Amino acid sequence: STTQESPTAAGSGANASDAFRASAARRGAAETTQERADRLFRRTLEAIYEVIRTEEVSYPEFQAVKRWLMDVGEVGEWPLFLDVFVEHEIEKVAAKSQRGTTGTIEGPYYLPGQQRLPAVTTLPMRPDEKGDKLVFSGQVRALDGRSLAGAEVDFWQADADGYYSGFAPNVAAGNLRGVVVTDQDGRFAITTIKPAPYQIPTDGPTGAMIAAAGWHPWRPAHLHLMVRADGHRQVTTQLYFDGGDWLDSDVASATKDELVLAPDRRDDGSYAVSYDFELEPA
Ligand code: MBD
Ligand code: FE
Repeated sequence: STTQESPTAAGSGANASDAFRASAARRGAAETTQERADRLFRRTLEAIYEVIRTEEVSYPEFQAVKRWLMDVGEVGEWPLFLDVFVEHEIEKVAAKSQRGTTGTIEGPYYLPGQQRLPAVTTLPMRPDEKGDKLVFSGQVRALDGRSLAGAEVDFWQADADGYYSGFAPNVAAGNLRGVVVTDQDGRFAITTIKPAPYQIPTDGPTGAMIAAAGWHPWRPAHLHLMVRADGHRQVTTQLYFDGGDWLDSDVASATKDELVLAPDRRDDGSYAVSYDFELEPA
């Protein structure tokens, strides 16, 4: 439902692969012993053998999968595929040892080093940015209730067509991204636009798999955030919109009830909503 050229799988996939490689240092290396590597690789292979045996997977099916795996790599869709279909389970494991604000997956479209913005701010956007105005405000606090001044709300979202800057053509670098710094009371108020649902590129191997299985390629409209403050554990999360399409069937399985916003609609047609964040000690 858009006239804008959609980002091709090769375009957004390659960009997401580059972004992931560039962020390797930030994430740090996994320290995995030989014992654990043996266990994880063996159990993963055993899970695959189990499917092959019980489903009696054929040679043509095996060769089709081989070609598909090669395609995913060539187009650069591994970050997209893994964040859509695997990251939610990794995040659930991480969440077991996390208190404070509920997290969810980061996804493939975070870019570090965006513009730092004051507590009350408008995100960088085009003069004719499409979409309903949204004022997203809140407070960052520690678990004990202390407000956290100078905390960072690192924010990114798709535009009203569902496209992310840095990954889609025709969207300026830095559009609808920014690092908002909280005021002396830990508060912030971000003026932006309501994003649209996001569609997995349909012209790449991930889209082909989804179509082959008869699934749909949609994520509900969402805002992405990382919230961090000195001495506290960073939280990565997303916020969704009550009543929005695909909320109950997110292709990335990353919605959680406590992350659904119900913005108020004002007389001028704009929306306003407040959400507070609580960070646990590091
Ligand atoms: C997205 O916008 C996203 O947030 C995730 C998790 C996967 C694909 C696209
Ligand atoms: Fe997203």
